[in-house]
Amino acid sequence: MSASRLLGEIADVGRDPKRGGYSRHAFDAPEQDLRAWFGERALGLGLDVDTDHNGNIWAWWGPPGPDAVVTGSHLDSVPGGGAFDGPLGVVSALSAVESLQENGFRPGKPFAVVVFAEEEGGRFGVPCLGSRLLTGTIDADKARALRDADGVTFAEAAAKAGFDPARIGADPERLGLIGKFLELHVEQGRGLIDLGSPVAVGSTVIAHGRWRFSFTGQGNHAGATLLADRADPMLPAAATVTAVRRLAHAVPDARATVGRLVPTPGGTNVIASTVDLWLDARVPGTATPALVEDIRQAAEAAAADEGCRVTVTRESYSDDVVFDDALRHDLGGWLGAPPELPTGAGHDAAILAGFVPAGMLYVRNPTGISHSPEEFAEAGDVEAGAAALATVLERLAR
Ligand code: HGY
Ligand code: MN
Ligand code: MN
Repeated sequence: MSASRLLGEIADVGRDPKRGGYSRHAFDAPEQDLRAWFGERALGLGLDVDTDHNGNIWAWWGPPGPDAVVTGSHLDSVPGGGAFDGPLGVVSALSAVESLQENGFRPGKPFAVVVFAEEEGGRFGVPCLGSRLLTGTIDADKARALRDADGVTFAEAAAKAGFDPARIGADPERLGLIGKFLELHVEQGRGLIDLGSPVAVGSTVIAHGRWRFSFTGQGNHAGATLLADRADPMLPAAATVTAVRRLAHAVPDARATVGRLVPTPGGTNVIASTVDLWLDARVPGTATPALVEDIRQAAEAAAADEGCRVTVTRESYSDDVVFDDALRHDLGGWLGAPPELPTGAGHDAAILAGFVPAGMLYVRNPTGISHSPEEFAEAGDVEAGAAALATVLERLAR
């Protein structure tokens, strides 16, 4: 089945009527539906499906074994996300397997399609949680204790989804099976729009991290509290949001975002007692921590001006990643030297790149917009991506 038709099969799963786009988060109902859909489709291709103790799904074409060629991506989304970020890599992998099978190809080495859990961190706040757990790049106890917006821990959600929380954690045996990992993904910026190519090869992923800023003041009545008597955490929070943009502008190629800000209790006629905001900061090279420190100092000064306090907690951080040189060279050679693209978006492939030769293929997104309902890929480019993936998987798995 074509990748476009497979995407069509899940087009109504997890639509978000309030935000637009899709909201599919770790172990919630839409994501569980997508897990079931993937299992059915993989079984239909004769793949053996099993889910590891971190919630990552592995569909093996033949028996598991060492030096495996592994491809895949994720099915979860950001809140109100697009239709392609994640699922495109999964449907392209399924479609590539089917076309290789139809052409009589059989892998000469172990081969798996994988779906990683909670890549967006949309529920528990840490991106690439499934691949970080697989590789042991997040402490298992920290992961188990991660909480969603309702206070449910990852351990509780995993248990409810049928996993044993005690087994959550590094999986060196399974990681050790991977010989090479390849992820196809929709391009999430304007990189491929002006290059006249439907597909690109990934080169680097810039450093990126997430920090939680918690501002504490004095909750109070909006009408009975004079301005002079206030300690309103919304003020330093607002000052921090504008400081993020001002300070990031001073750092070459920096991207810094506050996309999530939560006042408590959140009443219209209530001075908040606390305000939490999350900073997503990304700078190529090693400059991210310094930028965040400047932002932290600005937040502290703004908090002091308003008689409030602020605490800053790093929730995740990944250094710059350069994908495997030899693999990148091979991918380019096998695909007729398409463009090579750096990206500011994080991916499971970038987590795995610290442990196995990993690479990425990108598919053109004519809107250049992602993490939004406007994310898009033309059907012709979707098929070109799946065909390119089949071409390189056949070479890798000979
Ligand atoms: O946030 C990211 O860069 C990715 O989409 N998880
Ligand atoms: Mn994403
Ligand atoms: Mn993604």
